[in-house]
Amino acid sequence: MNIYFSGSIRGGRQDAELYKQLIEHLKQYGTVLTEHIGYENISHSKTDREIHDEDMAWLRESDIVIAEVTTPSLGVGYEIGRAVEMEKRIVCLYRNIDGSKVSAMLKGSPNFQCKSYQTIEEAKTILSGFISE
Ligand code: 6IA
Repeated sequence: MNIYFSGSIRGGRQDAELYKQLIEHLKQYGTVLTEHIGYENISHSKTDREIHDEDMAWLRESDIVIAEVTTPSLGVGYEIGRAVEMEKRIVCLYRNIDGSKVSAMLKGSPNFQCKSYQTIEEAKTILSGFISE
């Protein structure tokens, strides 16, 4: 199974370590095409066009899409929209943090579920459940 993990890059890297742990958990179920989302240092060697085209190709190849949306990111929102268009199975995860708000365009979408979690263990349980559905 090919898994596309989507998480903030230019939107802010404060959750990078969390992405890494979720990606490690997902690797038991298949190939995470976007493992770099959890890297401490992301390569700057590609042009924006190359990044876009490579990511869209991976999105097309993916069987499921997992987006961590606590840190708002235009790129993550764009990927979710394109994944909906491609009729992918999608789940969005977010932490309930004071003052942080997830867009109504995600929480209100009938095309996928947005699930909140408190701990990383809870997030892993949600992901395992989604994969086994
Ligand atoms: O708007 P954002 O940058 O937060 O968008 C993040 C999303 O877009 C992620 O889910 C990625 O799939 C994709 N993305 C954005 N930038 C990159 C990238 N390098 N490499 C791969 N995927 C990306 C950016 C390097 C940058 C630090 C100069």
